[in-house]
Amino acid sequence: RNDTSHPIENVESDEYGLFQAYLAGIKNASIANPNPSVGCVVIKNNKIISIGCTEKWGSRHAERVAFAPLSAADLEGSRVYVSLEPCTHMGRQPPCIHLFENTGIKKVVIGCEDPNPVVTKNGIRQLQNLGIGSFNSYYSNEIKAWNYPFFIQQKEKRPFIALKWAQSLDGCLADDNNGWKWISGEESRTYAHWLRQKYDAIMVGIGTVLNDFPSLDIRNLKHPELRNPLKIIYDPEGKIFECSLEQQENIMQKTFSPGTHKVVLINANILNNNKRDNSNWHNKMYNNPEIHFLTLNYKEENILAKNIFNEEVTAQISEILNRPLQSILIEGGSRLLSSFIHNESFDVIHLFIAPFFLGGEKHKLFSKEKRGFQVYPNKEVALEKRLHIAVQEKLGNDILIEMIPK
Ligand code: AOF
Ligand code: ZN
Repeated sequence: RNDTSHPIENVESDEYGLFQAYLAGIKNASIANPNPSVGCVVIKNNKIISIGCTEKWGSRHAERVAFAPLSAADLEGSRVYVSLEPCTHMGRQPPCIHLFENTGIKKVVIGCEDPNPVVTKNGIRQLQNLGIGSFNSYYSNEIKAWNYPFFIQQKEKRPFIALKWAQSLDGCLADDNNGWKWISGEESRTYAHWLRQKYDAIMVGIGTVLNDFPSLDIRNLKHPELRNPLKIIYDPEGKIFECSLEQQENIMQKTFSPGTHKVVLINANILNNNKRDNSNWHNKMYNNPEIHFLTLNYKEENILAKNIFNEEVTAQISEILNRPLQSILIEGGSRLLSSFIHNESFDVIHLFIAPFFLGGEKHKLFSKEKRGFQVYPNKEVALEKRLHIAVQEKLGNDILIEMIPK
């Protein structure tokens, strides 16, 4: 995905400069969030003299990084390309717009508007007032795609939701006896771990926890700056309170492995119905500062048909995370995935298909046991909702397809 070849060789063109800024912004895509990962390139005498990318959240923005090694004489007469409109507000960092004042910079070209309402259009307007700014949308789709959760959060005030699963050719996400753990191969699973670190949280249903005890971490990736996502377990009926001794041990060791925060989402009714008692197991969970129980305030027990991540729940989880909950990767099981598809509550699907037939009924999407979640009532609607294929790739012996709603 880091294709640096580009047909535009004309270093004088804005398209070239913006392409370089877009590429520079990709560099910190995994560590800048919840900030957008922005790229800034300074060109002088048709040579790139400095490149910057947004640092870790709270640290410097791309423009400051790119300008840091340059003298006033370097900036004089240069052209600057930034993938996102420079900020104009005081946040964790001072406004970048001031960096452009009284510099003698010849021109500044911006690749994309900042969707943050306190900045939108202000950055471009202020650059225009300085007589040096312009906007050019050559790569705006690519820039948005790399910062998609940031755009969704700023514009729609909700977290970005991704669905991920692996299936056999006959559509089974697991075998009926829960005896077979892996559908996809090694390469797919490494990619799946890489995907996890891109998201703030991973969510699975309690059924998956009780059957598989997933670790939900990024153990295959050895990189000091990458972080484990928050683990969210969706358990509206409070089944976690009733599991066997063996399940308790496995959950504690694997799914609740120490060092990261975990959130269990349950229905408020369940707690009121006294599922919580003073047994060892309950106390062990409640006394663990890394485990948080959040309640969903819906009346009925099966609340899968609603959007769980309303403003209140999102705010509560953000507090636990200590930063905004901007993106969630939903990994299964088939019932939880079916409900998000049923509700059309997703922004991307990462699908792995392994070319063999597994046979079975229980773990297919929309199977009868999924309490009647359907996709669409008729063919016309179904076709209208056809997804757009953004990525297709062979990973080992599997196929990866990544799709987005049109
Ligand atoms: C830029 N350059 O590289 C980035 C920008 O809390 P702060 O100060 O870090 O500000 C965060 C906001 O700044 C973020 O919501 C977005 O509007 C903008 N991001 N702006 O000029 C950058 N990452
Ligand atoms: Zn800034």
